[in-house]
Amino acid sequence: AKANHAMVRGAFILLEGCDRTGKSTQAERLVDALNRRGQRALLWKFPDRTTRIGQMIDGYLAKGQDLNDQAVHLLFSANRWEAIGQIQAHLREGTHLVVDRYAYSGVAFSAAKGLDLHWCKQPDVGLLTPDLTFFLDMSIEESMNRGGFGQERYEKVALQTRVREMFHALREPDWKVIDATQTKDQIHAELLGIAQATIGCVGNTELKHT
Ligand code: DGP
Ligand code: NA
Ligand code: NA
Repeated sequence: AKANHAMVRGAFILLEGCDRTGKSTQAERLVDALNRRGQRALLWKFPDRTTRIGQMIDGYLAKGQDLNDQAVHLLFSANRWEAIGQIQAHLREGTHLVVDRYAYSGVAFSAAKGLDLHWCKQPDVGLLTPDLTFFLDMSIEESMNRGGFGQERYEKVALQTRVREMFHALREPDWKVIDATQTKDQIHAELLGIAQATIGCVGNTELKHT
């Protein structure tokens, strides 16, 4: 379709946070709720392990394949870049995207591992800026108490503690920090209300890039 400046674009809604804070569950519920209200919304997940780059990431995270830290960082970023065309197309067609992790995770995890913060930010420069960022936050002790971490590479208390500190250091003034210890229904209601307000404001504004 030809670019139409009068067309209302979709909103880019991001959920960020440490592992086991309920992001994926809440992202799914938010998409379902928007769809039931007649809004076109799609769930998007990073890392997307289905692409060739994503399979390399999965080998590293889940299958014990070793890779240099900087190389892994660039793969995660490349995994976001390879999706940007599809993401932009959906947003321009008026579909809202609920995105489970994005570039803040990229920086938070790699900087928590000890990579230089400034270096970590560079590969993601130019990606789309979310219209709304939810940060689902709870202490690492609490997420441990809720069934603990799995077997993947980063699911360790010490690293997650540094990742959480890094997220707080990266936090932008417009982030919506959500108490992830609330019930699932409470969190869902909070996210849906804020998301609907943002959707009402996005209108035909231009997509922004970092
Ligand atoms: P998930 O599939 O959301 O559980 O993410 C897998 C793991 O990878 C999780 O521990 C978070 C981490 N992660 C997600 N995105 C990035 C990224 O861009 N860079 C790095 N280094 N780690 C990431
Ligand atoms: Na995980
Ligand atoms: Na998840």
